[in-house]
Amino acid sequence: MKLFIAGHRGMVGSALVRRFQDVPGVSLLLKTRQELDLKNQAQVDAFYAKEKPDVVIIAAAKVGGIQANNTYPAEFLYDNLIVASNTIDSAYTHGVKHVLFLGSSCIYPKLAPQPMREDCLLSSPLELTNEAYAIAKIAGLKLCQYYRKQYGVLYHSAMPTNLYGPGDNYHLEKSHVLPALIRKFHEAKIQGKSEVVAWGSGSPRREFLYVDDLADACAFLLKAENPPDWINIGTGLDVTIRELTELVAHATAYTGKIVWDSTKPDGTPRKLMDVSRMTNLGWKAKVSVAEGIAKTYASYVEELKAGHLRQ
Ligand code: GFB
Repeated sequence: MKLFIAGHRGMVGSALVRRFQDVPGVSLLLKTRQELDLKNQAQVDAFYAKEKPDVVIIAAAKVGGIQANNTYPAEFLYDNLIVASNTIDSAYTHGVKHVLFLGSSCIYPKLAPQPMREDCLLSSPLELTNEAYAIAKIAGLKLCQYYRKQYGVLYHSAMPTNLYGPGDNYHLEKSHVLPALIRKFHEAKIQGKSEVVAWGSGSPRREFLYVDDLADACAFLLKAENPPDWINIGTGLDVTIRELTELVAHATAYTGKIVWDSTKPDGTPRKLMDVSRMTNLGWKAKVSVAEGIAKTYASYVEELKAGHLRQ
């Protein structure tokens, strides 16, 4: 089976490579951005025509935290829309029978009933700070659903909750909360700073999934007989951002004060997936948030030492 992982250099793509690289009978097709520009339809088309993958997982995306999403909405919408369109349509044109598209829990409405079931999609308005990204991901999910419906190909999607793990982006302004806190606490500890600034009120609730758990869920879904058009991937457990800061402070051995910057947005008040569909199919996340933070902090220190921290 020739498996093309689109976006294999990113945090999710790297976890997929780790998950699939030793699976007997699977040969990985990987292209860097320099070798294949997924925003260029002609290049994507030529790639599929030449390589003829059997299965495609679309993990390529422009991603970022609340501030990046809020500041660059044009890029978040355009880049994600065109990558989804190119990779999905060319797959169909060149006879790919199986595509798994990855989205995000932010596709669901801002005030969706919690935990969020798959059927709350498009039932009320989106969270404004990530509307652009969410619309692109909803379009990708719908493309897969409609290609499956109209052409009979097995194109389906998985919607992971907030992800973290090795290879994350540690940019102080553009990253997600968990890597940002790891970096802030680590640097404060090393520099002997007495306080760290966290954003918002600390009251929003978020669910965090270790990225290797997501890769395992993808492997599970590729084998499922008749997977749903889209399915939630999460742990089913959430924490407040305040609790998260305490967990990260503990893991990094930071003992100073935490100060809250109320000029920064909170975003959606709560984002917790209903994971009963995956549970009923027989899959569950394995890594607890405390264990995952410890592993991620260890990989942050390694990536920093090796000089290849993404930021
Ligand atoms: O992870 P995050 O940036 O994104 O922020 P979302 C989650 C919460 O953590 C927000 C707070 O309430 C932030 O205000 N927070 C506290 C911080 N300190 C920090 C910090 O230092 N950095 C950051 N970034 N946040 C994103 C979406 O939403 O989630 C994307 O914008 C995507 O589209 C992603 O879906 C999974 O969870 O609010």
